[in-house]
Amino acid sequence: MIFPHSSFVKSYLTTRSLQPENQESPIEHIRTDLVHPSLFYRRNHFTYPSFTSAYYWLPIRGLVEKPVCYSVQDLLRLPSRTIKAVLECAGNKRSLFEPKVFGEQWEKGAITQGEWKGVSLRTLLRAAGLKDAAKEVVVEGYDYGERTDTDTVHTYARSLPLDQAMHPDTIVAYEYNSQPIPFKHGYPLRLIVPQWYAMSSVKWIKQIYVIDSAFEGPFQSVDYVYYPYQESDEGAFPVTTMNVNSIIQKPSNMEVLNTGKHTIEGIAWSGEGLIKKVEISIDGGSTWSDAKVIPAENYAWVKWAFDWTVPVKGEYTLMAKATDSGHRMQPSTPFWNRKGYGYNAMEKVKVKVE
Ligand SMILES: Nc1nc2c(c(=O)[nH]1)N[C@H]1C(S)=C(S)[C@@H](COP(=O)(O)O)O[C@H]1N2
Ligand SMILES: [Mo]
Repeated sequence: MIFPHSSFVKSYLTTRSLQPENQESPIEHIRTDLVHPSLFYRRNHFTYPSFTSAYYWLPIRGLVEKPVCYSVQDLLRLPSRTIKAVLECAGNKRSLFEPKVFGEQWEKGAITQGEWKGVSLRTLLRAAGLKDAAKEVVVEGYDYGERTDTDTVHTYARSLPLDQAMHPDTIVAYEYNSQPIPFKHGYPLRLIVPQWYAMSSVKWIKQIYVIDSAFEGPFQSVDYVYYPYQESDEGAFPVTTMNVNSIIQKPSNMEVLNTGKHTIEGIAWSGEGLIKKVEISIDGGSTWSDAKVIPAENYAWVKWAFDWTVPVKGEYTLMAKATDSGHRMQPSTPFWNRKGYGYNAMEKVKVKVE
């Protein structure tokens, strides 16, 4: 019997957990600038929320002069902004920490990039009129559930300090890559905070409210905090912008290559400023050369490439390190922290040439 077969080969997400759904992007195989929803990593704290979008309203309330409720139609009529941005989970690369830390063992694919269209959050806050006492803006999602550390039910909610909430590129998005936002990624409305780790980009927005104090929700006061020590909470500080970081997409770790010409390639990104330089080492970090970097828009990842003519057979440790316009550089040792956030040590893959 002859089975039909197709020459079309595609990649898939890698499953970390299904309840709630946490799956990573095949980032090594993504060459497009705008990642298709089917390859967009998924990171959830609870099961997916259910609500009827027919009655969907977005309230803006709290410390404002005039509370407002918007329909999605109302938002579509306001001036829009389209932003291409990297979204990276703060736990991306957590599995690389030594000593190991508990939590979802993400490899390198808790990251994606796409184009979001929406309304600046500040347009909505200005229309409502911030009161003088306003300090933070809380964005709450429709999803909720029990946390492992308490038996109380919580919704997923995060706050932004006023200056970040009023940044013109912090948007309430209604489109992803020119389509309505896919349900799993926050339909109908999702906050997008470029440059910050993605825990801030709250999906399925239920309400936005302004407060006069520091928000104490568990996704802000317990999680998404860097704890430098195993045994104490001393020196804890909040997770905010993405660290400067990179990925070697090709060759892959432990790949066997022939002698000859190879291109080492990948992406690099930063949550502060632009990527200015990506350096490559083929000798485990002793010597470095500049890769060719293709510049990209603010908030987007850059692609880089380095031509490597392999002189002799043997085993090689290839490394990449990115530097951003704020002179931040990937460190040789990661900043270990108890919950495993913000891993950005120099990228490393081993190959054998024979
Ligand atoms: N409502 C809601 N928003 C959320 C989350 C969530 O669990 N619920 N997870 C956050 C985290 S930690 C990340 S990394 C991103 C993941 O977005 P994605 O599932 O679209 O990739 O959404 C953020 N926004
Ligand atoms: Mo995350």
